[in-house]
Parts: sequence; C-alpha cells; structure tokens
Amino acid sequence: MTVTEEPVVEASASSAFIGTRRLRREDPALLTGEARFANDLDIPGSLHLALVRSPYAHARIRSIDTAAAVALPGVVAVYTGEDLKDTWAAPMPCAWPVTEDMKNPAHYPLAIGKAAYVGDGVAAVLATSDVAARDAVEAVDVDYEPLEAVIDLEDALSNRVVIHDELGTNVSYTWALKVEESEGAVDRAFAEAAHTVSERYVQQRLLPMAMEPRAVVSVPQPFGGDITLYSATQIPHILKVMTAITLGIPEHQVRVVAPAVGGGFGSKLNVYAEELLCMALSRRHQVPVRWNETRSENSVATIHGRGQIQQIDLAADADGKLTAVRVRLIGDMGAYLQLVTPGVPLLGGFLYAGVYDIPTAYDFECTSVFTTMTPTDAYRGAGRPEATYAIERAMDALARQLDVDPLELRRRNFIPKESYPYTAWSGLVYDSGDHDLAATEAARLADYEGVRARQQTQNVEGATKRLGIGVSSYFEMCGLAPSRVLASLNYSAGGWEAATVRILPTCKVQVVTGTAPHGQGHETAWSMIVADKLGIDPDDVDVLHSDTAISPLGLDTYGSRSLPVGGVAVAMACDKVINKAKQIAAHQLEANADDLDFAGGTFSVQGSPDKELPLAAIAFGAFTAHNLPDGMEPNLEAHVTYDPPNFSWPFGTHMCVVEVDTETGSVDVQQYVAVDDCGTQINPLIVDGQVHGGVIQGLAQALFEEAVYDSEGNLKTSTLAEYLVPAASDVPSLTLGHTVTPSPTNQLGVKGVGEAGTIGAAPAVINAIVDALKGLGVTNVPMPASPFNVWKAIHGAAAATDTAGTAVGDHPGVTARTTTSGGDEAVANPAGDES
Ligand code: MCN
Repeated sequence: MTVTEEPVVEASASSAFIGTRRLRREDPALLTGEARFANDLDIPGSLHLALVRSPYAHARIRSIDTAAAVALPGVVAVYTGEDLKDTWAAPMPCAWPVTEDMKNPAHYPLAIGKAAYVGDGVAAVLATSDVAARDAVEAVDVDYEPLEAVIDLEDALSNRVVIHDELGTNVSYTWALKVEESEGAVDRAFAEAAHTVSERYVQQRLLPMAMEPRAVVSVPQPFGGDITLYSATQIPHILKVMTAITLGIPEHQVRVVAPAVGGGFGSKLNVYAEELLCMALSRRHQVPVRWNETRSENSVATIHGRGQIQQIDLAADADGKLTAVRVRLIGDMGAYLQLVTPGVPLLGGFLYAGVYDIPTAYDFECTSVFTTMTPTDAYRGAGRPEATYAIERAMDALARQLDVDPLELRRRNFIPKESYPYTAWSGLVYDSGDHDLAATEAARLADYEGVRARQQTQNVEGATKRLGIGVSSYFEMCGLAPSRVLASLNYSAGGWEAATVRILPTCKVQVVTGTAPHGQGHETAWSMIVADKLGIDPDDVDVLHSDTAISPLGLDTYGSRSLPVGGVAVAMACDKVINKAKQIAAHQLEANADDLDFAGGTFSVQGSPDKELPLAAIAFGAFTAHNLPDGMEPNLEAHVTYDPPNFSWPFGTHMCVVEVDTETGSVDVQQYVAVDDCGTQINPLIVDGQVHGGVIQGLAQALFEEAVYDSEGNLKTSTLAEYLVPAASDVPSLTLGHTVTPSPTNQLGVKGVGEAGTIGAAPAVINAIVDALKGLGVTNVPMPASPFNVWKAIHGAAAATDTAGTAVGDHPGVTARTTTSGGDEAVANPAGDES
C-alpha cells in the first residue's frame, strides 16, 4: 500500500483545479493500446534500415564487402561510413563543449576507419522489409583488425591505449569549480579540521530502459525537399535544429514529430545515428525509411547513464559542522561525446555540498575520459544523483567517525530556513527551502526513533538479520535554466520555453507548448493551470505539443524543466489573454479596465455586480470583431517565451529501512519513505507518480542494475535476462509525504519533480545497508548492493578486522582515528567477474 500524507504545509494558492488529484487524460489511450507510437505509423512504401554493428570494442576497419548482402532478396542498398562521408554537412552534434580545449573526436552516424565500441554502426542496409534488412546485416563481411579495449577509467586516464588516434589522449576535458573565500581556504580547512573523511565511490554504468525502445520514420515530401521525421524522441525541437545542421537541410524544410513516446529518462534526449541515417537515406532514395530498435540493440546503441569514479573529502569542526568540500571525479564519456555527454558531471558539480551550509571553501574537479564503451549521456538526474550519492554517503561516514546520529549530523549542517533565498558559495541563489521540516516529516513517517530502538535489540552479537535505517537529504538543481547561466557553462542552447494560449470562438482553448512530454502528463497539468487561470473546465482545454509544425519554438522536456519553465509560460500566456479580454470587457461594459475584476471566468465591474461579461461572450466577440476597442487586433491569443530568472531547487529527505541477511547478503527493504518538496503541486497524483518512478529507478541503481562489461569490452548484460530491471514484486511499497515550500521565482510557486525521486533514493538505500552492517565493521557496500556484493562486504570487513586484531562487532577504523577513508574497492566494472 502506498500512503500519501497530506502536505504538512498547505499551498497558499486558492484554486479549483490546481492541487487536486485529477486523473491523467493521457492514460486511457495508453492503457487501451490506442496510443500511436512511431513504430505503429503505417507509412506505405517504406524501406527498412538495419545496422551492421561492430562486435569489437575497438577495431580498425580494414575493409567492408557488401556484395553478398546487396544480392539478397529485398535488399535495395548497403552503405558504409565511407560511402556516406559526403552526405554529412557536419559531424553528429555535441551541444555542450564545456571547456575551450575540450577534445571531441569527429563522430559520424557510421564509423569511418575505426569502430570504438561494441554496437558502433559500421554499415547500413536498406531493404523492403525489416526481416530482409536484418538478414542482410549478417551477410555484410567486415574485415576488422581488433585493438585493445579500454573499459577501466583509470586505465583510460593513463593513455596506455589511445582510442582516438587523432586526439593523442583519452582525456576529453578537465573542468574545475574551485570557490574559496581567500586563496588556500580549502587546504587550510582540511589542515585545521577536527575531522576529515575521504571516501571513494563508484557510480556504475546503467542502461536506461524506457518501455518503448527507439523508433524512427523519415518521410520525404514528393516535391520541394521538405522532410518529416517521426521519432521516439523527447526533443523534437532540438532535433529539428540539429538534423538540419548535420544534414545541411534548410531548417524550415524539416518537420519533427514525436508521436506517443514510451518513456525516455534522458536516453531520448539525443541526436542519434539512426535518425540521421533514416533522413539521409530517405532523401537519397526519395521513399520513407524506417528503423525500429530491438531491446538488445537498445542496450548497446542507446546512451548509457552514470559511469563515474568519485573521490569526496569532507572537512568538519569538532561538532561535525562542515568546513570544506573537495571532490575529484573521473567521468566515463564512453567512445564519443553525444548531445550533452560532457555536461553531465558539471550539473552535479554544483551539488556536492548538498543541502548544507558550508563556508566558501569548495573544490571540485572532473576529468572526463573516453573508453571503448557505449557513449554515456544524461540519465534521470544527470549528475545530480551522483553528487547526492557522494555527499550523503560521506555525511554518514562523518557521522560514524563522530559517533553521532546521521540525522542529527544533517540537522547541524542544514541551510537554515531563515537564510532563504540563500546565496551559496557558488554565487547561485537557492530559491526556498526548509530542510529540517522535510527531515522531521520523514523521521515521523519512518518512525526513525522506533527503528533506532529496534536496532538496539535486534543487531546484537551473532544476529544474522540486521536492521538498518538510511537517510538521504537532497537538493536538486532543475528547471533548466536561465539562458545566461547556461551560457556561462558553455551550453549551446538557451533555457527558455514557449507557450501559446488561443481562445477559440466558442471559448474552448488551445494551448501550444514547446515541451515534449513522454510520460509526464503535461496535457493534464497544463489544462489544469489554464482552467484555473481562465475559470473554465480543464476538459475545455486542448494541449498541443511535440510537432514542430504546430509548435515551431520550444526546448523540449528534460532536466525537470517542463513545469517550472513551460508550465509557467502557459500561465503567463493566460495572463496576457486575460489582459486583452479585460480591455474588450471594459470597452463593452463602458467601464475602466482598472475597475474590473475577473473571477470564475467572468469580468465584473467593482461595485456594480449587475455589470458583468463572461469570457465566452468576449471570446466570440473577439472573433467577430464587431465591437473591439479602436486599433485592437481581433481574436484572443497570446504567445509567451519565458526565460526563467533562476533554476528551481526542489529538496527533500528520503529514509529507507532494510533488514540484511548476513548469511546470504540479501537485502529486504522493509520501508521506504520519501518526503519531497517541489513547491506548489499542480497535480499531486502526477507528482506522486513521478516520485514513485524516480525512487524505483534510484533503488534499482542501489540494489539491482549494472552494465557489466568484460575485459574485451563486451556488454555482458545486454538482455533483460542479465540486466536486472526490478519487477513490481522486487520493489517495496512507498510511503510518500510532502512539504510545500513555494518557489518565490515564479507565479505558480512550482519547482520540478521529475528527477527528485532518483536523486534521493540510492544513498538512502546504501546508507541503510551500511547502517545495518556497521556492527560488523562494514563501512561501504558498492552499488548495486547485490547479495554477492553485500556478502563480500561483510566478509571483507571481517577479514580486515581479523587482520587488525579487532573483534568483529567493534567499529574498526572509526574509534581509533579521526580520519576515515573508505569507499568502493571495485572499479567501474568488475571486468570478467562472474558475479
Ligand atoms: N508536477 C506538478 N507539480 C510540481 C512539479 C511537477 O504537478 N510541483 C507535474 C508536472 O506538471 C508534470 C510532471 O509533474 O506533469 C513532471 O514535471 P517536471 O518536474 O517539470 O518534469 P518534466 O515534465 O520536465 O519531465 C522531465 C523529467 C525527467 S528529466 C526525466 S529523466 C523523467 C521524468 O521527468 N523521465 C520520465 N519523468 C518521467 N516519467 C515518465 N513516465 N517517463 C519518463 O521517461
């Protein structure tokens, strides 16, 4: 059962629909199978694309013989990278050159000369059916010269094997964020600290597993060169610009449509080789070309997430108050830079101090390297779950060292509520927060004190079922973002969003949004915003999106930006419409516009209740244009492009209660509490759904999922038989609570929530496991905390304590010294490890 507690602080907005648990209008079509995904589109005369993919992680391509494949029935053509070299006006785009000197190898839809990961496309087959195309793939004869794979990040850093010869190094960039009150402040803080911790963690690679794999159909128009791309993408607008640039097609001739899209989690925030190939080949052959990804292809050809080694050091005074934070990261870029690959560690780079009030003594540096694995890129949270994991795990390490309760240590360090809006060490202004309230609420729902008491009796000497509770207090930096801030980070696009609100003559409303929902329920939420604004029913509001022919401007959906930027743009467009309607009402009622009130969809003259005009009458009047103020344009329609003044800063505290079986290493999650604060909630039902999905994804990283490569660079977890996406039966019931601290930076008071669950979850789970096992000397369990990894951690700790002559049951390394050093022993992937 899932408990949803009432918010402990009520939203101040009085509204008919905002804040209600309205069912999602998107769901009937999805649940009945009526929704049309890209692969459902029946486009007669289509040719099918299939890719020949490299079976080697790193290999020179000596030659490609396509003759046998071309001769097969149904095969129309086979192309190699060399054949299509002149088709591309530019290499595949990377929109985030984080430093001036960032190394970015030219990356084309088909590899030329060298394949750099298993799954890298080396040839493309076009055939009259999908089966014929895939059969022909087998007949393409590629002569490879295999080279050594590079799958270990520290090995990549050493440049022992250089992957992209032309770069002469595997290092793509080093990006630093060092902010000090005065020079040397960080070093001094560490030198003078009463306590320091130094922890090393590994963010294992993850495979995003959207329900719908990718699918593409490119349809050229018969005359004039126009082309329509249907793609399972979360960025139709960005894709339009990028495909126009890469293919050298005038942008106005490209239309991109994202039909129903079955999830993305960041993996569909990209410009993929298959999209470009379908477009290029459909233009060349003047027929529609389609491609549909298989699940195994999805594992190697769609971007991966995470992939970092994190070193985090904390300095604290005698009370455990943080005095400095130092972080060194190695980021795994994979073989190439995709759309925003290099920016992912940066997004986390601002968050390694978490929700804590630290002095201006912060030192972050990330070095990102190429490896011979699938490119990584944004995956739910993109840098922020990684940062939260590191700081929240390190806070527990510090609490162990100080021998104080982890929740108490957090309370000592929280940014006080009174300091908001809070100007952080980075210069960024955090909009609003009440961390103590969220933590208190989580502790109440989890019965924190009760669990601590039960631990005393349960975790006794010799106990094989050990109880643990883990805390994670997180901050999110989302709602990407003010364009000027993105510019300062070298991001190649802005952070604004566009919305049009159009009142039709019969007072039904069309909203055109630049966001591109793929599971988030924008149609429902936007209709609720408009309904409250205009005093109409949400069912009278149609929300159009994800087709660049109807919404020519937009920056799409990612970074939990859609509501705090796109939803706010919708609200602002409503204000503009209301303002125009007010001028018309004033004119027709022969009143001063300043004397008019607007409530419940009707304008009335203050003090003259009989003088009123409903919006419906004004809408029809604006259409007929018979009686408008002099010079006013007919119709009621407004467009807004909104560039937010700040990020949005949701926060919360998650708690996880586990019981660990020390004999088998299995972890039973007994309770999971998530208290999230995303400001005013437009639709609490959607918010809960987002938190559910997010938490389960974080929990999956903590307990189940890992992209495992062998030492030759083969992905050993490329099917759902090996890659453990948790089933419903594997995950616990969630107890959701909310606090509501409205954002002062937008009129709705909203913050994003789409990634919050993922950001809070993993450290809560791992902290709980370590907490359960701390009596056995365990200070770290790597992710995923599979039974084997937990078992190894228990036995590793036992061996270490035996060697040190300390009894199991004491706290080795904690009581004896004031500096602890811990973390994952495993590297990015335990190559060849049969676990
Ligand atoms: N919402 C709300 N009140 C709030 C905050 C949000 O009612 N205070 C609602 C919004 O109206 C919207 C939804 O919650 O309907 C999510 O809003 P927001 O936080 O703005 O996030 P986005 O819509 O921009 O979605 C992106 C985010 C990201 S980055 C990933 S990754 C993710 C996620 O959303 N991928 C998802 N949620 C997903 N959900 C599904 N089903 N599938 C994915 O691929």
